[in-house]
Amino acid sequence: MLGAIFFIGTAGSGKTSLVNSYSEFLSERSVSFAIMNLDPAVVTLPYNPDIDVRNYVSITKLLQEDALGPNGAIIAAMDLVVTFLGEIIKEVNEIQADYLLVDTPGQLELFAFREVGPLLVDKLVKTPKLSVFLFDPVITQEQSGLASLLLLSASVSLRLGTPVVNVLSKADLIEEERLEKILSVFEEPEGVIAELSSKKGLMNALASRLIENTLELANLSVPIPVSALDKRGVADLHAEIQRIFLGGESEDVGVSEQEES
Ligand SMILES: Nc1nc2c(ncn2[C@@H]2O[C@H](COP(=O)(O)OP(=O)(O)O)[C@@H](O)[C@H]2O)c(=O)[nH]1
Ligand SMILES: [Mg+2]
Repeated sequence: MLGAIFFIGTAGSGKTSLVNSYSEFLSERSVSFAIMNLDPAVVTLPYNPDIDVRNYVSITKLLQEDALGPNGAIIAAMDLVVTFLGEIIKEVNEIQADYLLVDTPGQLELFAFREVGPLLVDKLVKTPKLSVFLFDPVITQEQSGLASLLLLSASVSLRLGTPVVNVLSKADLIEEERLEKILSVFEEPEGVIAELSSKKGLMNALASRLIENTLELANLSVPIPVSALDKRGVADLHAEIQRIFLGGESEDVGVSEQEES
């Protein structure tokens, strides 16, 4: 196996859709992969998982027999996964594929901020691993939202200890002008920092300082705009993943220059 890729982001940011889209992209190029679903509460999936956490923990049982509420049941389910780690690792070891795509639970904190996430990332495979962090365009609409996502991306890197590839998901929903504005925050932060600092209010001052310091401290990568819907940017994401796994060398898996542009 070349490596494992953990798709991480806030609820509804598009993790499951991107896992599906990326798996289709790999299929079309005859690159082998396996998919692991780590969301215990998901009902329907657009892909067929090779490994499914729902085979180990049952949300219905936690809700009905243990009488937990919906949040409690999901937290308990993720904490229970730790006890099945050995079996899950065994399943992963039996997989013969180049890439393992890991779809993480709806809520980011269930994975990144509880025991199970860092443990799984550490123990699951011995091959290289990385996280793909999804910036949800709905949240990046406001500079304060974008600043919060920068912090979350840095937290993911801090908690999981993997390289993080940032992506801006649902790019098909973002107008070109807004897309450029979001990317400019990463490429030339001075502009937005000056703009925010010139405005009144504590929130603007905080957002400006967070953007300035998080970008510098965590060395966050410029997000790759991707769309699970029309597949734009998926080839760029794949190229970046390969660059990290292969240590800078690019491996030709049939992605031509034309396709990438
Ligand atoms: N237009 C558009 N919608 C998307 C895209 N990716 C996800 N969505 C929608 O966003 C919602 C949440 O997506 P999902 O993949 O379930 O997010 P998750 O909770 O992070 O796994 C669903 O209604 C998807 O159809 C995309 O690239 N473009
Ligand atoms: Mg999902």
